[in-house]
Amino acid sequence: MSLDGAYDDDNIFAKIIRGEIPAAKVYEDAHVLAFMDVFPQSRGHVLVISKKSKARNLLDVKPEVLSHVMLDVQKVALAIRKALKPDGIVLTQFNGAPAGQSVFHLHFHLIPRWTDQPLKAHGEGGMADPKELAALAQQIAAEIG
Ligand code: DGP
Repeated sequence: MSLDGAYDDDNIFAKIIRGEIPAAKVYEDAHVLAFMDVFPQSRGHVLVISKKSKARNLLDVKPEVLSHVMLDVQKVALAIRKALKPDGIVLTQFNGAPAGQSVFHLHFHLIPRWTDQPLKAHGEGGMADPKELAALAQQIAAEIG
């Protein structure tokens, strides 16, 4: 999908928000849902998605919605730092299929990095063990301030 197009109510993240598909949840409030990426680029890769907005990407989202989402992105990043003690955290966000976006519901990737561990390619990490994701989600959730 290019930058133009309609929001699809049946995209995978909309289904996760509605509880139709399971996810290893890290944090939830009125504005966002944060959960483990099932194709992680590193251990502890978390997705933060807007819960209310039907924005497909950064260009669609209303500024007042985005401001709430970004505050929660920081909240989750701080929890990742406390829980997993990475050497760095990458924040990524893709707009349109040519840019690498595959799920067209606004979301941010928080990807912990360790100096001695290479980063897996976006979308090419392979599927993680659900038990491992649940344990990581619990570990990060415990540090949400
Ligand atoms: P993007 O390519 O930026 O649209 O990122 C979509 C991410 O979503 C990608 O890293 C893989 C992840 N993903 C795809 N399907 C699912 C799913 O069913 N559950 C979870 N937790 N993550 C998913």
